[in-house]
Amino acid sequence: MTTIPSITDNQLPVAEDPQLAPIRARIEAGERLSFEDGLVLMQSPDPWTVCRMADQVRRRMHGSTAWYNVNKHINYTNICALSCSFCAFHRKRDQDGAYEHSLDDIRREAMNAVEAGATEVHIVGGLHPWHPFDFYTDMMQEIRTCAPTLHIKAFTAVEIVHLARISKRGRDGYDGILSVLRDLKEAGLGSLPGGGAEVFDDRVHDEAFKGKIRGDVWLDVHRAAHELGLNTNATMLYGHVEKIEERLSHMLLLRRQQDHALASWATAKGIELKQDPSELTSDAVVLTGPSSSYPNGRLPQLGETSMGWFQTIVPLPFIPDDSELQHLPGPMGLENLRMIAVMRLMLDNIPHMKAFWIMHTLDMAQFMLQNGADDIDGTVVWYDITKVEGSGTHQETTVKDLCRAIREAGFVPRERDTLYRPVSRDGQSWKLAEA
Ligand code: V47
Repeated sequence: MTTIPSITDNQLPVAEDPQLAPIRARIEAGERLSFEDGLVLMQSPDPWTVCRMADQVRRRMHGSTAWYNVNKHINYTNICALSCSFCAFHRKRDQDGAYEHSLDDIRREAMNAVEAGATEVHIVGGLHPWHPFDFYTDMMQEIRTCAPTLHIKAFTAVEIVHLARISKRGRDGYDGILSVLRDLKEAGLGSLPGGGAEVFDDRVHDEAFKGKIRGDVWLDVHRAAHELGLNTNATMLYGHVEKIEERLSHMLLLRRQQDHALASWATAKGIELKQDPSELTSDAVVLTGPSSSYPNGRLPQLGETSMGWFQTIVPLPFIPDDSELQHLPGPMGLENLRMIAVMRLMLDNIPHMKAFWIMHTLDMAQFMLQNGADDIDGTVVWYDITKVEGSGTHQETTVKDLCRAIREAGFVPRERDTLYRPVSRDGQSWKLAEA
């Protein structure tokens, strides 16, 4: 279990940690930060300067805009072949509380989402032992038919690998993954959520989610999605058995993969690709620099490249309740703020940073908007993976409250679709707005 060093009893908060000065200079110049810089950011006794630097970068990238969406999460089953020790969601089929929704149930949920004005359904579930592959393509087709305006963001990487296995396209092989994703895309899949990445480290894997795919396979699934032109999100589930170094390695692996995803876009936009030997990659694309570095546009837009990319990073704080790891305390507010800030600074090539209000609370998400985040997710409605005490599975907020939270934090709320295109709305009906 990692403990983040904090201000000790007899020490007043320092005005500014001198170790942060060279990092500040690199951020001012729009230069990439190193693993060692990350260690300093994670351990500095001056988290507020770290947060201020992340805010500077966030404002360069997104100005005063803060994004939200109108969405609905659907969990088609909690029955799962795996039993990850951090997870309180999974059940075995004969266990109390196990459920599996039929395609009819899912269709009804999708139509309810449309009636409520949603632009997106976010669909994930356990690794169901008996559903055939057709169940998943039928699910996409049913939703596309009954709710054609909904964007379908669905299936974490481990679910995709499970589908490659049950459809006998090979175990973890890249071609099998590519072929499953192609079929799902054809049936209506629009993007992949970021879940299931946890921490890309074999030691952490074996201790907290043995049996699940390892980091290299998670990255392969997202690489395959990008190759097919699908955008995806990424997560890091932190605050359980991992060390600070392992969190940073996770970030750098995501950053390296994103360099490759964005390389063709950057070349087309005339953005200089820097050689960065410490990263073992030749195509470093930094999106967080001063505005003068991006005369042709800072962030990738749809249609500018045939590749997809990681559009959003979603830091997930470990919530111990009811899991096998519930003896661990889980991270607290200041650590969560710092993680948002550090990830904004280190993941310089991922355009958006989401403070998922369900896991952080809407109150904390407000602070996170001031410390690196530019998005707080959406109305959600139903969330079963983690629960806040007393709230049960129905975890919903209104557009009014999302906008109030954003305004109170000093930002301008803007509704988006899944792919970060601005939405304009008249009640339940909506259309894509002019950017
Ligand atoms: O895959 C499971 C994690 C993920 C716990 O892409 C836990 O826009 C904390 O990925 N404590 C699901 N985390 C959530 C997720 C997500 C949420 C919102 C938006 C997006 C997006 C993605 O939650 C799981 C797993 O990594 N998780 N158990 C837990 N006890």
